Amino acid sequence: MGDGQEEREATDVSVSYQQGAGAVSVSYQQEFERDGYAVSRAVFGPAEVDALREHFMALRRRGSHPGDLVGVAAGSRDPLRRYPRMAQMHRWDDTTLRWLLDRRLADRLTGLLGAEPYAVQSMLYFKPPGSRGQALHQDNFYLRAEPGTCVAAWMALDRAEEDNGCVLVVPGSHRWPILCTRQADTRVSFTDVTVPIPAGERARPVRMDPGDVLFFHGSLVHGSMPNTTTDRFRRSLIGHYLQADARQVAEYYHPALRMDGTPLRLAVSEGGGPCGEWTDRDGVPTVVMSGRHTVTRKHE
Ligand SMILES: O=C(O)CCC(=O)C(=O)O
Repeated sequence: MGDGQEEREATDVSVSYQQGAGAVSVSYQQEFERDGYAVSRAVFGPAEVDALREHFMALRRRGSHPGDLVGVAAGSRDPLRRYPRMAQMHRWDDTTLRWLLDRRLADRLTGLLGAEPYAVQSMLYFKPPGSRGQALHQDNFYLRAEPGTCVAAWMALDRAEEDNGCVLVVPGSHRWPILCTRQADTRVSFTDVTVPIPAGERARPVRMDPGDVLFFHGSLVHGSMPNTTTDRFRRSLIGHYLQADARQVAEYYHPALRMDGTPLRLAVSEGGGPCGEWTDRDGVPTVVMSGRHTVTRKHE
């Protein structure tokens, strides 16, 4: 980021991790509670990551699939139309389903959340060279998991750094309520809404190697910058989960799955509701729930 401020890098926790529910290090949980995110290094090995990367590239080459949010346009000038992201592949692709419910993810999520979560979404971002990023947002604006929140497991399939558009996070923003959105700059983001962050807060890059998994809270403000390279994809496989006390989620995310793969019935969350707006109180940026949003998008 080049402004001389020290970066707070998530600690490598893979060394202290042991198999079994709840077995993540205390520092890892503390990091997640303090910052709203934590990185678990080398959760999946190089051979597994290579196989997953090839699997999804082969699927994309075959054309469109159920759940695609936009179609494949092979001749498009927009790299994201040549390689659009995939969504909800676990509903028809066994490789994705096995990854989404993988014991290594289940154990880590259980350690962070205190109980085994429910899986509700899979996504694959190809993010080829020259593609736009995704404006800052909060996932639970879309999922509307209640009570509690959703949590993402974001696994790098390529090395992810600033130049190819790694994830950006605003540490501590998971304590903010769901904020009102405003228009995003669609020259740098493929989504058209964003959330404002007050002066003094900064989105920080999370650099990751293939097989590392970033876990983050549903209220954490995050996004990504464009991939400015000419020759490096930034592929990632993403799972979204609900805390086990969730009783409802937006319609698009049904059916939720227990981590043993069995479906469970949850209620459907309604769209819209109050949202937070920043105001200045004696020089301190403070959120007041003075706004109201109407969710028109089914998904993030
Ligand atoms: O991978 C990215 O570029 C952004 C991912 C993201 O915002 C998300 O998974 O919610």
